[in-house]
Amino acid sequence: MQIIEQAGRPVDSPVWQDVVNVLAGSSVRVRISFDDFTGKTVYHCHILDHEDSGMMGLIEDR
Ligand SMILES: [Cu+2]
Repeated sequence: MQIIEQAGRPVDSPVWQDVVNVLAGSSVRVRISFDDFTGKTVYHCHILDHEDSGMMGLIEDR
């Protein structure tokens, strides 16, 4: 994915990365390429309590 916006501000030069640290109360907007992939994949928080509370979801590319 590429982080294209952090805390409401556009990122000047997005780079490809697998994880991003999102500070409490903040947000990020990401761009994901599905050119070479179809099917389902998950996104989730690495803090297990958060993940169990709903910070996990499915993305399906058809
Ligand atoms: Cu979290």
